[in-house]
Amino acid sequence: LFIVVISISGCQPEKKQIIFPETDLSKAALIPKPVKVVPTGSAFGLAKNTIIYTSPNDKGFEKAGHFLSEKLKAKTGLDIAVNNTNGEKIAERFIYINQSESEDLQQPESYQLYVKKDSIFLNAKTAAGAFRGIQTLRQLIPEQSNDTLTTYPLWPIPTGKILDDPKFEYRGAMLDVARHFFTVDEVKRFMDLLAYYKYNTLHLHLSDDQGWRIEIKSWPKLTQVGGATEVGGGAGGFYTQEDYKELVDYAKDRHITIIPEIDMPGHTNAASLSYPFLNGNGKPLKSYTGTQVGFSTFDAQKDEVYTFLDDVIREISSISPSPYFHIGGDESHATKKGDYILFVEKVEKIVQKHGKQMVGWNEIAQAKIGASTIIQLWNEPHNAIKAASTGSKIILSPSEKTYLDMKYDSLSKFGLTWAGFIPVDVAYQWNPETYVEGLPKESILGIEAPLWSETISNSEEMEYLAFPRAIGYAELAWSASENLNWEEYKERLVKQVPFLKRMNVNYYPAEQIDWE
Ligand code: TNX
Repeated sequence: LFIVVISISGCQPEKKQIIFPETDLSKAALIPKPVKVVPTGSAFGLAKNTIIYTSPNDKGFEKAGHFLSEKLKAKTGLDIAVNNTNGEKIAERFIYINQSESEDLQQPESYQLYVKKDSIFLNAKTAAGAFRGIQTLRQLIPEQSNDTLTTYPLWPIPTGKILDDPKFEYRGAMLDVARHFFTVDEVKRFMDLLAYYKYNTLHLHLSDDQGWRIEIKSWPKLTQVGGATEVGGGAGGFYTQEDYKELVDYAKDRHITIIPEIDMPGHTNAASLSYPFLNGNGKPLKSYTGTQVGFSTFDAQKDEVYTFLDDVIREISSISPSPYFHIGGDESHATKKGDYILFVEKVEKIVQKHGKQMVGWNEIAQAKIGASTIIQLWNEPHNAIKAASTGSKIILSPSEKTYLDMKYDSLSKFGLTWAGFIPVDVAYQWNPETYVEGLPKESILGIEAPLWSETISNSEEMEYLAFPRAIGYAELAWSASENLNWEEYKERLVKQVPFLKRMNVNYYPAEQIDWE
């Protein structure tokens, strides 16, 4: 390793040209794998004299620049200024986050990353695209600085270009905060990890038999009574509307949309316990802290139930920027079939009245739903196919592939097994575009990995089930199927360990992977 000093003639200041050891951008352990990577063999030296500039024509770009600066600081300790206009000239080495209308940027989240020796250009149409590209850039920065090339520490980033687009517009995870409550900070932490792997959706399962987790001002007992329990008899908890807004804002800064779910007409014991007129199963109500499903139901025949739901959906929708409102609709075994269908069709109107598109688990496709309603497939392909035939988009969450709450194997400490073990390779080795026979590719909105919380109650346990599998789903949701291969992925996965360790993530060190 040696340094060559090139003196540029004229009145320009002396510019030091650093000669880097050869690099290969195509070998970078990026997850999700980008569509196209072309290496050029040299490096950009990230160092104290690097500055971030962003397009002035979009506030979101500057925000993304600050996000990058923050993450660079956390990883390298460097203080990288954003749009620092103090200096009269452009910095010697800079990162430019550029709003571009280039036709090569096919989707809102597409980005292009050009790494050259003295500059990095990140082009995107939207701030969301820039944000996805920033995650790629974060992954390219080595954990350790090189302190031998210059008198100051330098983090060499391999040069070349990356052209990238997402496969699916919907790349989600779900967290069940109803069976066990998770705090605002725990949910934020989960979002930090999801954002790094280019997830753009977090679905929050906010109510179930064991708990109601969001403040509804017009029906205060929902949280006073329904929020005070959880599986196993713990204290439960709930989000105030201010808490929820805080989560929404945090998500927004990471270009993640939070989808609220209020599960109904089944999975409603906590709601009916709070307001007994809602109950439709004719049985006496008591609080429930077990893990059975299918015993509770709202009374689909009562007008007051729909008045109540109008308030709930209105209040949540008013603090939820997501275009979607999830009504659950799963496992309503205590609801008569006719009542169930009536209920779903009535609730769809309420959701639409409040300006949202309805989402529901695959059972809701038994009702006559509109084409704008989205079906989340978990166990009934025929219902998803039926809904697709009338124009609905489908979110794929097949339980035997994507359920983060299934045990990895017989050694797993947490998790259930009803959909089988889901080892890391099984979670990764399926093709969402062809998995459901008879479901046209064009009907697939994306994929989502649900994390039900019967067996977990804090970040450590959540991470044990979610990681590393959630990293694989990120790749299945983003990367072109034809580029994916388990053997090659496994090597990139192992290289996530420094990040996971730095973030203190309690991932499951599955035996089938050689963690080094
Ligand atoms: C089924 S999947 C459920 C949840 C449980 C989960 C446990 C779905 C729509 N409903 O109520 O938590 O299994 O794995």
